[in-house]
Parts: sequence; C-alpha cells; structure tokens
Amino acid sequence: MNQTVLDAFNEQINEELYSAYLYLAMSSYFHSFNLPGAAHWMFVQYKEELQHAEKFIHFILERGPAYKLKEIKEPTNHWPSPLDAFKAALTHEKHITQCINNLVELTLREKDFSSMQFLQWFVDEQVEEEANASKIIDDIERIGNDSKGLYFIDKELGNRPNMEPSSEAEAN
Ligand code: OFO
Repeated sequence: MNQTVLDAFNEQINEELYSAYLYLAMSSYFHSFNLPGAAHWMFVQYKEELQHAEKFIHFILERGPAYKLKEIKEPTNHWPSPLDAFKAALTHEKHITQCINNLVELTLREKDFSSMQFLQWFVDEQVEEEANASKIIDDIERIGNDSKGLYFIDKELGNRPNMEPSSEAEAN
C-alpha cells in the first residue's frame, strides 16, 4: 500500500471514530430529551461507526505493518431540537460521503485497485446512511409540533436492531 493511500486511510479511521463519537453524543442528548428510542437508534449507529473504523483497520493490517491513530476532536453535545440533531447527522453523513468519494478518486489516481475495490462497500453504505437520516428528518418534519407523533416516531426508532458483533474484530 503506498504511503499516500495509507495516510488517507489512516485519516478515514479518524473520521469514522469521530462519527462514532458524534453519534454517542447524540445518544446522550436524546436520553436527556427523554426520547429513549432515538437514544437507542444513535447508540446502534455509534456501534456501526466503530465497525466502519475496524474495516479500515483490518484492511490496512492485511496490506501493511500498522495503522496510525490520531486525536479525536470533541463532538457537539447539544442541538436546539431533535430535528436539528438528525439534520446534523445528515450533514455529517454527506461529509463522510465526500470523504469516501475523495478516497475513491485517490486510489484511482494511484492505481491502487484493491483499495478502490475495498471502498466500494463504503460507497454503497453511504447511500444507505444518507437515506436513513433523510427518512427520519422527513418523518419528524411531517408531524410538526405533535408530541404524540414524536412519541410514535421514537417508539419506531427504538426498534432498530442491535449490531451483530464484528467477526473481523473477534478474529483478531
Ligand atoms: Fe456513518 O458512515 Fe461511517 O462514518
């Protein structure tokens, strides 16, 4: 794996860990708002982001000696409303989509085709990540100020299945 691609992949580990951190902060925020379903949804998202970071880590280790960790910046811990928190999640996912697209461009430029192939999973995943956040935003916008509506959305968010433990993580 050439150094330029390795550096960029290390950077992406940091992005994924920051994503995990951000969603963990959102989970706490929703707890404080007494929305346990949204808090659960965000906690599952936090674990999913840890798995994204692990995917990069394992890929680097398959091809080289080590990955490099960097400081994770402090996430925002408060949003004006639940709707704003989900809008912030969507904005963040759009940023991650851009990061992944930049990585694909880089691997193409560097003719690192196995890394490019590896990134395909993330290209597909980002479509889903953005769609999930958009759907929740639409639902919350649709109910407006109806607190009963918010109660039902929260119940639905609470049904998000938990993450399966990462088999890659267990294998190492
Ligand atoms: Fe939310 O997809 Fe990774 O960061």
